[in-house]
Amino acid sequence: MTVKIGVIGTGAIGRDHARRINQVLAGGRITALSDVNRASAEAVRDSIAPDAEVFATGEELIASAHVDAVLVTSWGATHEQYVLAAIAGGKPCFCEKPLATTAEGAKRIVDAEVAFGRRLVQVGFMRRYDAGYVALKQAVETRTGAPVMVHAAHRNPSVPEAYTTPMAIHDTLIHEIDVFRWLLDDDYVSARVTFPRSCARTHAKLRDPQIVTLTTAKGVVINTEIFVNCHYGYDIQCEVVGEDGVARLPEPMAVRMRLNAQLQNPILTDWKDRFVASYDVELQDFLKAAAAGTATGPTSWDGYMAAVAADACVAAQENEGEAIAITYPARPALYV
Ligand code: NAI
Ligand code: ISE
Repeated sequence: MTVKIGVIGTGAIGRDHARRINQVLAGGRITALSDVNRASAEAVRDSIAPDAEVFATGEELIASAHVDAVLVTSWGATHEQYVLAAIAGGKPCFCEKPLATTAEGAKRIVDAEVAFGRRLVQVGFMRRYDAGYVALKQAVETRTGAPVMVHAAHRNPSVPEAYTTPMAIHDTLIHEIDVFRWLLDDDYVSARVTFPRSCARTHAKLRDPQIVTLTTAKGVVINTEIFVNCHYGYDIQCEVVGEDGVARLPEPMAVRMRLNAQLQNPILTDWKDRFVASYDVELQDFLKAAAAGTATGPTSWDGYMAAVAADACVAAQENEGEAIAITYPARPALYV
């Protein structure tokens, strides 16, 4: 079966996922596109998805008889309305992170999916599909002994002018918030934020860098540096310290060179390249589950848990140095 896919939001990642579905993966075809900037959807149709119809709104796209499943790749604040519409229509939906920009919004999605009674939503936490993180998880579970600490860094060379301090959490740290829950099989109990002096490349509405400390229910302390104007490259670091040893996220494969009297290792500069293989695997998984009328991988509950922790991190930014408690309701049976 070929799953007919509609894409809402045809910017950087929407276009890239459309390319994946039509040119790389098996079992799906882009039949519909929508973007508030219609010209962007038309450009994707013309370059990547010649069979696709361009719809004026996401809601019309979701309702179309030529759409079996939906990709929500618009701006974060618009995800909730489309995911809720997809659930109401009984259509599997892949939603890029964040599931919603508030915990209340993510909870409305959980409640709608639970009321529907079957999984329909996969959240785009692609790091769970990354070969490096999968190997790290295996090492943590079988070699290093019980985890005690995690040291991590999420560095972007630069971000757009509109990117502000809370976005460092909702847009950027959200990947770590999810992947550490999965990596450690644990949940968070508190968040704390410290700001070093801001770097010269930032602006008044973005304190950069920052250090977020998350503590888990099992007592693991996770320090993550977020530095989104680091200039030198796109760099994701993670080291787990266990009772018996230390495990480190592998570096992306790169050709080491001896040049100009230096030993050199190139560093990536674009997030699209860093996780290219995991985007392929997560969307192939989505297509397979969507063909069976359901969803797999990271759940709405994972999206909700991440949103609760993210809200606590933003509160911690606003109360520098204070530990902000993180609590959740019980997990519904659909997600056990
Ligand atoms: P972008 O700004 O390049 O593209 C977003 C597109 O959505 C734009 O074309 C915009 O016109 C459209 N849009 C905005 N509001 C809309 C609405 N109400 N209805 C339909 N279209 C609308 O942004 P980008 O980088 O593609 O990010 C999109 C989403 O993907 C964000 O949630 C972002 O966090 C996520 N993302 C995930 C990544 C990952 O590694 N998993 C990487 C980059 C982005
Ligand atoms: C972007 O939206 C992503 O998801 C990237 O993975 C992240 O590194 C970047 O900070 C976000 O803005």
